[in-house]
Amino acid sequence: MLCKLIGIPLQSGASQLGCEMGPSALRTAGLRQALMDLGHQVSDCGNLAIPEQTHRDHPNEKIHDLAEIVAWTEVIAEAAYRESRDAMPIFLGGDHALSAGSVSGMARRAAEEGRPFFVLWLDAHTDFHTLETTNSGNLHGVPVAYFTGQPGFEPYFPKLEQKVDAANVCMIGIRSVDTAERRAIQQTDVLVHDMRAIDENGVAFLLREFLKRVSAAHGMLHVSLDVDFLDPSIGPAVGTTVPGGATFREAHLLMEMLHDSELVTSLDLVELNPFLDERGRTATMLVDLTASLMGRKVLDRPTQRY
Ligand code: 5AB
Ligand code: MN
Ligand code: MN
Ligand code: MN
Repeated sequence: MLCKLIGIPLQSGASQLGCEMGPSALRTAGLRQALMDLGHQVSDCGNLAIPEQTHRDHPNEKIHDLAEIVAWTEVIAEAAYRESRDAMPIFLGGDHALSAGSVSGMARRAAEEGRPFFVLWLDAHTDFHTLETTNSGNLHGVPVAYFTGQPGFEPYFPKLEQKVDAANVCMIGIRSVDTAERRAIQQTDVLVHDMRAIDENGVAFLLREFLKRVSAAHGMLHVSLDVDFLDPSIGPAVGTTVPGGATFREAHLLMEMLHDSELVTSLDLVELNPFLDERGRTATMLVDLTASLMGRKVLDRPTQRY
């Protein structure tokens, strides 16, 4: 498979600085070589950049860096569409605001190929604020509301060529939801699996059920991995830590199952803040998880199922 690495040094969607170093840290941790060792072709497209913007105001005065995030969304969506024609794009974040662009660009690609489009959202948060409801003003908290077509993003954000059907979004790992997000997401068909769902059913069951739907529809699947999906004890390099996250074994199992499904057509690695890391361990773990998603195996034969 041809993988395209797309660096996105975007950090103004978060309140803490540092995510702009994410793409460099993932490269330093050996992402390219790990993929090549698995027999993939890798093309590193370098980092995207945005043009000069003019200031943009929104009645919600808490919002910061709106013009910059809008500019990023346009540039990223275009790159996602362009680079996914004959390859699997891997978006190296950068904070989670980048998914407004990566997901909307991939949705456009899927529509062009006449295939339904699905999103697996691995995160502690639902990122379902609208521009009206965000009370932190941090736009890494809004991408899912944007790409599922919730009201109020126009005329600020780029008009969606193709919105994502909320029923095709599955979230796993959720454990921090603001009141407004909770109200809004409950009105939709987004499938939200909180930590309790993991504890009672196991990640394998939750993912298998979702993958059955993607497979039956012959869909394209975008995976968005926020570092804070993982427990902070194993992934300290993130600004928005929430206790009680996924273990390495749970994340690893999800990645291996995703590989076996052969359904994943694009991937976001987001919210890595190398300034907060400990000797590169979070970056290294993300590379290992990506390698598992791309086919690294413990044994060369299928796991025995009883
Ligand atoms: B992340 C919070 N809901 O809106 C907000 O890390 C957190 O991309 C957003 O999931 C977290 O600021 C955004 C409190
Ligand atoms: Mn997120
Ligand atoms: Mn998060
Ligand atoms: Mn975060």
